[in-house]
Amino acid sequence: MNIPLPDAVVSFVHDFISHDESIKYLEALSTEVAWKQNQIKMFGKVYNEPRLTAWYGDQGLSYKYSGIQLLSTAWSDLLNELKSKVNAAASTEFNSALLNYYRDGQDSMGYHQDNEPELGQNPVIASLTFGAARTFQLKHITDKTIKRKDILLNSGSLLIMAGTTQHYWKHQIPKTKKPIGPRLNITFRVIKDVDNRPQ
Ligand SMILES: O=C(O)CCC(=O)C(=O)O
Ligand SMILES: [Mn+2]
Repeated sequence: MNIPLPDAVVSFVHDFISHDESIKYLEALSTEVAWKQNQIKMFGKVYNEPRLTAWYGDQGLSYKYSGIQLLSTAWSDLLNELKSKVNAAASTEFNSALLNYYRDGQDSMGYHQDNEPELGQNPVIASLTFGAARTFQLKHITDKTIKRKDILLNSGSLLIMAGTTQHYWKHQIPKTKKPIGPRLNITFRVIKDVDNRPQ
């Protein structure tokens, strides 16, 4: 289903993965993934990121994160399975994925654009959710008259952002006071820079 927004190409599939399969993926990925809590520097202070993350990709892919060069972890069978399904739905050959684990309603991700140079001009980003439903908020960057768009990302749903979305819109997962369980998110990406390989 297309979500009509100015200056953006966003689509949403409510039940991309079935309820039972989603439970299976949540349980399996929660334990098999080597989750890490990274630290970020903000205004000269060091903070723990308010969520756990992991980075998977084709062999040899690396990316820069807060000045450090990180190597991707090789795809597991489960993640390969999901990648094939998402590739077909998004008509894109994804070669990497950032995984996010929100332990409870206090874990979050602040407003940002997925506009790292290695993602190229108009990146296609496909975001899969398992576990607790969280609100995904999109805010137009330059036109303050455009209303914020909230999308409830339920378990098994797939959100695809493409076109100029990352130029004109920021997105976030805000904290919630609701007592909720963990949510696991996978954002599939294409890393374009072929020189982006370790020596
Ligand atoms: O958890 C989400 O749905 C959003 C994740 C996200 O925006 C990102 O990984 O860049
Ligand atoms: Mn993002």
